[in-house]
Amino acid sequence: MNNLLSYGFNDRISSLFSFHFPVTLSPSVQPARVIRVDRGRVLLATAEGTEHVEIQRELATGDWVALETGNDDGTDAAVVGLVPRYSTLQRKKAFDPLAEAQVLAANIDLVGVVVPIDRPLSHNRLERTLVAAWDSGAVPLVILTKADLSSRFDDVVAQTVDQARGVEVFTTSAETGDGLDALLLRVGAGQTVAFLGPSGAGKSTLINALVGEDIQDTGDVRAGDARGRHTTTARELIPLRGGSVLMDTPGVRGFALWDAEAGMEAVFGDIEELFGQCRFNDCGHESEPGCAVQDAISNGTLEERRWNSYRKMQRELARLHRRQNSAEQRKHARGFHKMDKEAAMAKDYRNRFREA
Ligand SMILES: Nc1nc2c(ncn2[C@@H]2O[C@H](COP(=O)(O)OP(=O)(O)O)[C@@H](O)[C@H]2O)c(=O)[nH]1
Ligand SMILES: [Mg+2]
Ligand SMILES: [Zn+2]
Repeated sequence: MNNLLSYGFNDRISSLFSFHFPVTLSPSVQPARVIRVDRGRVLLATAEGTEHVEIQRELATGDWVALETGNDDGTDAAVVGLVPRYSTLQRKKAFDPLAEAQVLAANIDLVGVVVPIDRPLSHNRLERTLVAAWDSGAVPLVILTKADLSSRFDDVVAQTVDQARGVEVFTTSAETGDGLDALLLRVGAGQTVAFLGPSGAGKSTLINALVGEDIQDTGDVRAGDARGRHTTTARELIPLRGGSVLMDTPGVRGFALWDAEAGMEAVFGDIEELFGQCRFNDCGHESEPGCAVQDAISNGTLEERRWNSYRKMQRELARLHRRQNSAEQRKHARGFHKMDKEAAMAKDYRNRFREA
């Protein structure tokens, strides 16, 4: 079990696993975790080490699965079950007419929203990322990076704390090591944290500093230097000595929202509360008399930028829902049942397992 402990196996997973795969029903399966997803196969952490296993169905980095181990007679190890995800970091797939979700990570406990301190704070990006982070079911943290670089340090920190609206803010420098211990203490053993932020924000450098080794390819590695070195460019779980697990998310540029109602409420709950105070209950919050939103903007309690950002994201979600509806209708027309993809997958795995 030792190796699984370093990949985040904890009481919660232990209970979930023995509930879904009771030893009486399935004595020959073991828990394993998806470290990385490759085309058609996954790299799994098992009790003994790591192994590549072919998969029939889509899995995500961070998934906990039931693994039927291979035999001496040559049968391959196989994933026969999926432990239901307790958190899912997802976004809408880009350019996808079917409006489907891309799962970036499963079963993460914390989302580290990485914000570089050496450029002006992008308020809208921070808001959007916090919405997605809250919506995943994990707890967001804001991690300011490159604290050694900025002369505008206090400015950016203050603005970030203000915009983060109660979310914890950590300030770090991979260069000097400042703030790394505090961050590690917060993440803790048996917890998985996914770092989310724009390219160049310092995610990989932060991971290297936390691991104490250059395992991630960073922005300042020139092409020639990277050769022959073990560098990871994919979304991959990285175990730390203290028992925490890290995950980088390289190449996640835009973050198109996916069914983010819960996240919207967490980030913009104060705005949604105002709606109940407008004079008309069908208020469009534009120029109606007695509009609580417009009042709050004019008396300075609501920032106009935040209001615009909220409305932009709401429009995006409305567009998504229209697309989902028509995609759903198309599926119905083709005879599919409406079923949550993830639930369908879990069910399918269970059924296959029962038949086996
Ligand atoms: N001075 C300083 N530079 C940093 C720090 N963290 C990252 N950088 C630099 O910022 C650039 C982008 O970092 P990288 O980790 O590749 O960003 P990523 O795209 O988010 O993974 C690189 O040139 C790093 O050397 C830091 O704490 N201090
Ligand atoms: Mg990187
Ligand atoms: Zn109104």
